[in-house]
Amino acid sequence: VTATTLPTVLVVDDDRVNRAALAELLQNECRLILAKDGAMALERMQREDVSLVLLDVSMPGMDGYEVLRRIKADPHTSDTGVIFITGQTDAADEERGLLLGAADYVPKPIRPAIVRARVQIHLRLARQRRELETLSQQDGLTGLANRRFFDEAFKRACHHAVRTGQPLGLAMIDVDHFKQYNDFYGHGAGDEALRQVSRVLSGLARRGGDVAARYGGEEFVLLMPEAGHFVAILETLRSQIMALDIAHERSPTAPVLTISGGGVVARPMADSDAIGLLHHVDGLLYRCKKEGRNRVLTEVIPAFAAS
Ligand code: GH3
Ligand code: MG
Ligand code: MG
Repeated sequence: VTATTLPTVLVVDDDRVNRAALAELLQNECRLILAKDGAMALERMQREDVSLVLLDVSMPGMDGYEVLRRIKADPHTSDTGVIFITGQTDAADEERGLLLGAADYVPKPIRPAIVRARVQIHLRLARQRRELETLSQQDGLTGLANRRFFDEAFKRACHHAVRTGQPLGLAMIDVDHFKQYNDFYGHGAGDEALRQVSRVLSGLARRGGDVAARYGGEEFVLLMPEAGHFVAILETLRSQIMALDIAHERSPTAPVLTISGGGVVARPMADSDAIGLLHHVDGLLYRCKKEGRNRVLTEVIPAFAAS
């Protein structure tokens, strides 16, 4: 296990001796952040990717219950597991913590082996939650984002574009004559070709906010919230796919595998124009297919409003 893959655990306790004891106990399981009060803990959680919080209940100022309430109220931190560590071993206190959303409850004085074991359990749960989330956003064949992830990202990008007045880039891409490719070279070769196309796409979707996704079958979408150079990027995409040099003997278009694509650089006028934009690029893609394939057609639409 390297330092970068170690999960981060936040220890919150007003007592320096307690903090040091927990830190020593857990130093080999995780990267540790220590906070001496609730305000500091909440602030660190905004900036760091925390997997688990060990939270003292009685602290001067904001107590542990209030810290937990705020962690759960913030969507950015609400999924993070919290273990209460407390000297109040009253059943009512324990119930209160669990009802507020604590994942577990550990009494003081702590028993080191028990605390370490519980931390390990909750770190494993946190990792599994994260893996599931990644899987639910990914396409299994290509590793690209899946349609569900794209739909959400596109909704957000449209909302952002409407608010800021900045245009976004959106393209729909479809592999040409892919049915013949499968029929002639086999489904396994077809899968491998889709993986190669995907690698080119993700190589072009490099900036933060860019999304390359598999929309379904042999159709892909490319979303760029910052649309500068989008027209050139789509042309690069088309030529890079040809340069993969994947032989396609049955294609009437070219001796190698090609794609067609419809794209827009557009500023949507309302959030509800998102669907219209998708239809519009789909229409451009259809035109490329009719006009001979192996081409991209991109329109610049300063103010797009679905009619
Ligand atoms: P066009 O140039 O008009 O796009 O023709 P096309 O043959 O590419 O389009 P069509 O929609 O008729 O066929 C798409 C083919 O893509 C059919 C299907 O078998 C294949 N396909 C879809 N998903 C997968 C996949 O995951 N793996 C493989 N190997 N083939 C797939
Ligand atoms: Mg096709
Ligand atoms: Mg298709």
